[in-house]
Amino acid sequence: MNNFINISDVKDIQKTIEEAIDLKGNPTKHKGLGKHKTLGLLFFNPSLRTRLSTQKAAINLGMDVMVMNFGSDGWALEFEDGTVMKDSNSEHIKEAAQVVSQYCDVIAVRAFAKLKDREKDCQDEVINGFLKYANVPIINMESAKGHPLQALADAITIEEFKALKKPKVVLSWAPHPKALPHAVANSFIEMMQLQEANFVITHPKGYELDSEITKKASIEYNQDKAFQNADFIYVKNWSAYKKYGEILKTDADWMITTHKMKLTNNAKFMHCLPVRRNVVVADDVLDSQNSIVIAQANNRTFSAQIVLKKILENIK
Ligand code: SN0
Repeated sequence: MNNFINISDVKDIQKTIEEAIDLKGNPTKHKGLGKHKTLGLLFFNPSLRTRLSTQKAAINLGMDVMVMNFGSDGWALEFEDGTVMKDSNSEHIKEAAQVVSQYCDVIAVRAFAKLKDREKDCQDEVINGFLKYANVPIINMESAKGHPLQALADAITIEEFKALKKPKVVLSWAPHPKALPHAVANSFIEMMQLQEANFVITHPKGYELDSEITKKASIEYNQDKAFQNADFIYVKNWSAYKKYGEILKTDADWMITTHKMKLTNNAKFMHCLPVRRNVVVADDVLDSQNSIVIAQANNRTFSAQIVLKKILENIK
């Protein structure tokens, strides 16, 4: 693998999921692979799971890791070509990406959507800037458009917990006090379209995601109806895509409750975390036996590890 920007960068998803599950049996089996190789983690936004699980994955492969909170500690970067840099941005991505490439063998980048200007977010200038000017492989740790490491961990989790060959998987929107990005939902949708699943998206009217991503996915505006016979309920808030970055609905009637989970086929509850208790999901659902969010977060290590392994094998 050269870079990991989208799920489409993985050649054989099914085989990759199986390889990731295999790694769990002996996580340090390939400890020699990353010897004398350095992974640089660049964060333009906060992180708990992504930061620690990606470090853990690198450690399991014998890599050294350097972490930089670019958003708070780095120079503000400029991305426009030919611009006169007399405003607040101090350093151009051209230099920054080439310089970091000299210190790191692989660079991983997190830069969320800003949710102000759709066209600008769609350009995904941070990750694409590194892709363009760095001389080493790039890994996406959530860009404006996608969070493929999360989606890979989600697919691993569904593979481990499914009782049916073709489970019903429901992606449900839920309320949130802040406007959140579309990245997690986008990548989950892309992933589910590649899986053997009866996949349904449910959200209030106005929360339709990019139709180039949802494609022909089934959208059910009645959440109760969508939940019927579901084997997995994957919950995520996102802000509106058409009315870009807007919050259209805040009332609690879309929150995931035990009453709603009772409509399902004893479904497992999933969320990428962090999750707002009693806003997105009621305590008793999150604390129930059916909640698999902790196992899901554990799989972030193995999703990162299988991606790093494939990248390292390619640069050896
Ligand atoms: C991020 C998102 O893209 O939705 C990261 C998820 C992995 N989530 C948040 O920003 C939640 C922040 C909050 O205040 O609840």
